[in-house]
Amino acid sequence: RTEPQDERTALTKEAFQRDFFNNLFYILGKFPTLATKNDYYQALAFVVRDRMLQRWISTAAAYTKQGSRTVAYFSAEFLMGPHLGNNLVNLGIHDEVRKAVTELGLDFNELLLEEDEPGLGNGGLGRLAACFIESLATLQIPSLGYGIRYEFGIFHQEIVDGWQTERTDKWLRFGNPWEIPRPEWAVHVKLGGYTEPYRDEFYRHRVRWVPDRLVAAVPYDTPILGYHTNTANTLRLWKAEAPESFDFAVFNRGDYYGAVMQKVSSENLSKVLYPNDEQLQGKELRLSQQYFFVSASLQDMFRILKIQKIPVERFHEKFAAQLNDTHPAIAVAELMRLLIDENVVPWEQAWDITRRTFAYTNHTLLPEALECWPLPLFAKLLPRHLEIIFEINARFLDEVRIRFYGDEERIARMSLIDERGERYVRMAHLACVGSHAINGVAELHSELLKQDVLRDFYELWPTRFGNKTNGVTPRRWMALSNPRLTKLVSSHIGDEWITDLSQLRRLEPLAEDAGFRQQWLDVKRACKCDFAAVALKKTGITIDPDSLFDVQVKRIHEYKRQHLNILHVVALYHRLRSNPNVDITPRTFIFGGKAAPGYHIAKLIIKLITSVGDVVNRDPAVRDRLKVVFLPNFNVKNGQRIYPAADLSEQVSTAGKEASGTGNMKFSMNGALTIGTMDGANIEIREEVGAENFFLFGLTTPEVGALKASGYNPANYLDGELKEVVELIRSGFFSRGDAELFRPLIDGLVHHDPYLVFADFDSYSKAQQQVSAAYQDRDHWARMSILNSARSGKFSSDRTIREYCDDIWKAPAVPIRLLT
Ligand code: 26Q
Repeated sequence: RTEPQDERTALTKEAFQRDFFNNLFYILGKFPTLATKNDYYQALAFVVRDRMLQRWISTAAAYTKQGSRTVAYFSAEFLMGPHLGNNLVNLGIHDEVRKAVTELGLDFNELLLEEDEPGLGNGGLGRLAACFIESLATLQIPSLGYGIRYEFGIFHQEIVDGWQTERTDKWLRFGNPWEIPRPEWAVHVKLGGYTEPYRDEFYRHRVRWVPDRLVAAVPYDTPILGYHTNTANTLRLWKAEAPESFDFAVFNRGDYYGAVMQKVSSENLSKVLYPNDEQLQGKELRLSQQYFFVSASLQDMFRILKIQKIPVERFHEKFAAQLNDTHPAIAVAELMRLLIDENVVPWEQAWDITRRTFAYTNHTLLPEALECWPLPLFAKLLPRHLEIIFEINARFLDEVRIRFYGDEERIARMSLIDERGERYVRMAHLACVGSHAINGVAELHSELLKQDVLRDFYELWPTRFGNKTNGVTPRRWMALSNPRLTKLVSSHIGDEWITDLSQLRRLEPLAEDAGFRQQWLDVKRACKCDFAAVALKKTGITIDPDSLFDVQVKRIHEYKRQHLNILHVVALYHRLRSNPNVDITPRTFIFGGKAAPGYHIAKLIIKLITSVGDVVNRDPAVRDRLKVVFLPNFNVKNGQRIYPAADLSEQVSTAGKEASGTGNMKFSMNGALTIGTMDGANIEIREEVGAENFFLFGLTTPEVGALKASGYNPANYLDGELKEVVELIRSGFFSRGDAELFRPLIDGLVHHDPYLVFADFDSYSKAQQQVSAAYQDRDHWARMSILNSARSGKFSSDRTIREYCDDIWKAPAVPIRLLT
């Protein structure tokens, strides 16, 4: 290596400082007097990036040379969160860089907070993709994340007069130091038009797709570092641009403005992330986005094959492609098209390659959330794919007919086309038929898939079904977000737990050590003080770090039942009002989460939370024993400060509705206890930490089914405290006398209550009393808190990824030697 490179790769404090000022000068064109905080953040980001590039290039070189088997993770969402802190941790230079920056008189934490996080996802599914690619890198598995470089990510939430308002997320405003555009690898994606049969030069029957639109897909690459390894994998996100050549004809006709408009409409494809909103189903732009990134990614994979001189017939040997829900399921038809139409592979062989390439992860049990596309829309946008899907379907249904002779109902149920009324393409069926492995994201969820949503497919191909319980990366969700806990834990059991989370079990005996328990409580209290400062700054509300921090942060949805939580808050408040001297455990209820912009009831739930807060927080009779905080704009960055501060984690979905949940894991790792239902991964968390360290309540999935089958009437549950709570809200007590404001929400509960809020209220309220009592015994609480963390090892995404690699992807690790 030559000298100038050393300047940018050396890991000493002095080298960091020199590189920092060089970047400020040469990249940002600033000198300190004029530099903004963001300039300093970027100068620091480039210091770190410089130290990543050698790993990135060495990794790419090794993979290319060895032609390594590669995982391609197809996801419409990657909710990465801020890169800087995570890269510092994974490079192992966090403390040294903090010193270097602090010595220059700058506030290191303030610089980290400058990063506008890439919020290219809605919630769980997008964040899971981010944890997965980090674990893949840490486990040294060759992999590529393929997705969309949305110009605007998930909207920024503000609370105005207690209501959610949305602002566009301009995360690219000041540039993005973590990405490198690769215009030389741009590809064209076709859309619309028609198909025609023709004979090629060898007189073979072929089909030509004549599109009416072309969009250029330009890859933007972000390095994804493994923790303390030389591996730096790639997240490849596609930006839509106008193609250079396609509109020439238009130009020649002199239609300059028409041509420019085409350019604008091309760029729309990667403009904005859709919120997960059922009202938004069937939007043409959304299907275009999905096809856009899937086609670009598959073409990119063909390019990689070519460079490595691997014949297309071996596509499935080189690549294992995972479909993150049905959003990329069109890949099944697109790979068939690329093989058949563009590479002249015979159907049977192409189908074999396709099935061996893909595996499908389902993330939902809500039937209304299953993706279906109106046939006319599909035909207009992807005429060739519809033909291919019809052919796949015909062959598939023949197979079903042979297996289940005469069962025409089953055939109608399983068809890739829903023909019960208006015709739709069923994306989940396409994903199942085109994959060799299908999995859910927690034990219960995978079981319910087999019994319910995908039952027919399970009966046809039982061996294809499996479970991969979700996990989260301990690097971001412990080492980075909770440095105090990390230090305490490592001082007792060393630091191998960061890459082998099962080692946290070694903390178990320390739960019996009074000194350790005190240290543990001290860490928790410090995190709570940190968060109290954040809450004060963002909401103006003062909270008591000695109160029990009871936290529910997640997307706002009726099935997640934030309203069950707030009904309980109102019940506590009502008890205090009725008997001001009652002895209660002081609590701070913390809520956070975004509602889909068109989901009115979810927005009304937010308004109810903030309205209850306005009354409770100010009522002198409460004497600060209850506080309700709605923290605006819950995202990865805020999450990193919330999970470490929580005492109690609210995981209260109706049993059978939450596929897994992943926030539940982040809380437990950081020593929060869970109050939760028998749903998703809650069940497995309880199994790991022990029933005595978990507050269980509510109906089980079979009980929910039975109650619904017997004709659930919520009004039957409307008595006692619940009745008083409902009447108080109904009366307008929390809405300045406006008895209409919350009517849609309350009437919905009283008359329909599809998620059984009323049925579970009593059980929930009792479990909350146990929580309050348990918190009074600080020593006992500390024990339970330690055991939660100590027994959370299963929920590392490293474990999840190892299972995917062993059972589905068959992708071995490839250690990287640094090129010098
Ligand atoms: C669909 C059509 C049109 C526009 C948007 C969408 C869309 C986008 C995102 C539909 C769903 C999503 C996201 C779903 C999601 O986050 N699911 C969660 O996945 C987690 C990871 O597996 C689980 O832990 C959660 O239980 C599950 O709810």
